[in-house]
Amino acid sequence: MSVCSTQRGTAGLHRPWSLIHWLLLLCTALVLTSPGSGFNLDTTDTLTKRGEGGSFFGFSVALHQQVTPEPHSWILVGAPQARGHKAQQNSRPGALYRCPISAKAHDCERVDIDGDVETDRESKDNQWLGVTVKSQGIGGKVVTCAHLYELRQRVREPSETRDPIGRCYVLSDDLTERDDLDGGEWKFCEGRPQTHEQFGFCQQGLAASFTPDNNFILFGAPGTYNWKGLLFMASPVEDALVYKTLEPSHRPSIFEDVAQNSYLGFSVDSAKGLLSRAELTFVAGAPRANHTGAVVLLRKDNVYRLVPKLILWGEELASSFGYSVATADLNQDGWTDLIVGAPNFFDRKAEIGGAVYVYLNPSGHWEEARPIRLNGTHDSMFGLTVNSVGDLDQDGYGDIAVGAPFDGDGKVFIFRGSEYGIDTKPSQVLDGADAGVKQFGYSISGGLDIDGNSYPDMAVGSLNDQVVLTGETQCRRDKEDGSHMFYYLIH
Ligand SMILES: *[C@@H]1O[C@H](CO)[C@@H](O)[C@H](O)[C@H]1NC(C)=O
Ligand SMILES: *[C@@H]1O[C@H](CO)[C@@H](O)[C@H](O)[C@H]1NC(C)=O
Ligand SMILES: [Ca+2]
Ligand SMILES: [Ca+2]
Repeated sequence: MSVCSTQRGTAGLHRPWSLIHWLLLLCTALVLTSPGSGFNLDTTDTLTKRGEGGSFFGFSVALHQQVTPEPHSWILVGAPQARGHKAQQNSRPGALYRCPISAKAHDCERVDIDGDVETDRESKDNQWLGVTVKSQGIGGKVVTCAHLYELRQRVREPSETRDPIGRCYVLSDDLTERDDLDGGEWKFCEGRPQTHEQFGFCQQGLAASFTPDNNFILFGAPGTYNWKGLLFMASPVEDALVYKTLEPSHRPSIFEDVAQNSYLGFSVDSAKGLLSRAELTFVAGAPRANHTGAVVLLRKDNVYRLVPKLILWGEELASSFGYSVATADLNQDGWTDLIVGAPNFFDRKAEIGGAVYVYLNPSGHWEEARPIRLNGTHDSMFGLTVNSVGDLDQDGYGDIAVGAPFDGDGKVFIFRGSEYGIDTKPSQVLDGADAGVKQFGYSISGGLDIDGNSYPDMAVGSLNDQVVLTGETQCRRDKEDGSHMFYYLIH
């Protein structure tokens, strides 16, 4: 499938889809019986939300809860191809939307950030604002990025250069720039050597993640150093030094380092209990490393470096192992387990397309780790997104959701953690066909209870390719189809 490029960067992101749909799955039942069985998300009670046609509304989603000045629950939605407003009316800078938990279809509002542009030094057209959005949760910060934000030099001269360094915005819980470090100055590749061998093509923010201790934000910049990739990490509240991964070295290092074209930082996450029980470990996908893809586990040291400690390699050429990563303690043994998506995994004979590797943590002894492979159907892109969604069925074990947006009309598979690790039979499959949308399961956000009933809620984004992007007229005509939002209840 040609549209399923392994590159989410530059070209790979520009997919010929004019409409993006997203769905909200909420768990709102009050009565639960016989724990461990019969818990399902109800797919009958649905809501619809609509975004601007052609805006890729739903490319990213995040559940978020504001506390001040008054409590408010939001689903944050990235629309990286949204048209600009104000000074940017004739371009597509992308946008972040906030949608209240309501039954109304048209009540998502654009979050008021990134309104100006200085065309003599930067370009925001096609910068993909909203490519990622993450929330710290209740009363926490929000981060959203534009990985193709460009710095321009010698503008309108023959020697003009444009460097897609990328940038991110950090916002306070009410989605305003309230604290000192809030705002769009999160541009780590500005003011550094700009060629593509250096920091010119950083594409910072293609992935971003808050650490679970809430002390840091981790940013992937997979275009740095000729697509070797780099991670940056900094505090959202304290103007401290920036941590980053090691510079390329010609000297052989103790740890097998990823090479050029690895795309390290394409996906990022972090957790305690991975390499040791107490210490925070950083996880970064490098889906093109050595052609199979790899996932690197790193630690921070005391001189502001993120140092690789372990590399897990993919097993098949071009499988894009590391396209997505997630962490969860699936078997509740106190050691965090690792989930890795390889959406381009391919086995024609077995009709497998897309795979997810579940590594149960062997108490920190990773040399003993033997992953369990969950298989998608042919050409399904199973594993394009993998997410820890909390304990959906409240049996004490962490659960995961896997998106397969090209499995029919797109599906989301729920897999339950268990005493033995993971139940390899999905406990539930949510189907885009039931919702009447295509490419269901493109983005997922879970693990937060935003309606306050003590069950974790989950939001799912979808794309829709029923209408191929052939021109603006068609986009406008189909605008009314908009995007859908569905409630799912636990029985
Ligand atoms: C890279 O892949 C080749 C085979 O394609 C293999 O021989 C080599 O050991 C791999 N390198 C690493 C560091 O795993
Ligand atoms: C996935 O497929 C492989 C064979 O290609 C098989 O060994 C493995 O057990 C399958 N995984 C599951 C969970 O069935
Ligand atoms: Ca575990
Ligand atoms: Ca569970």
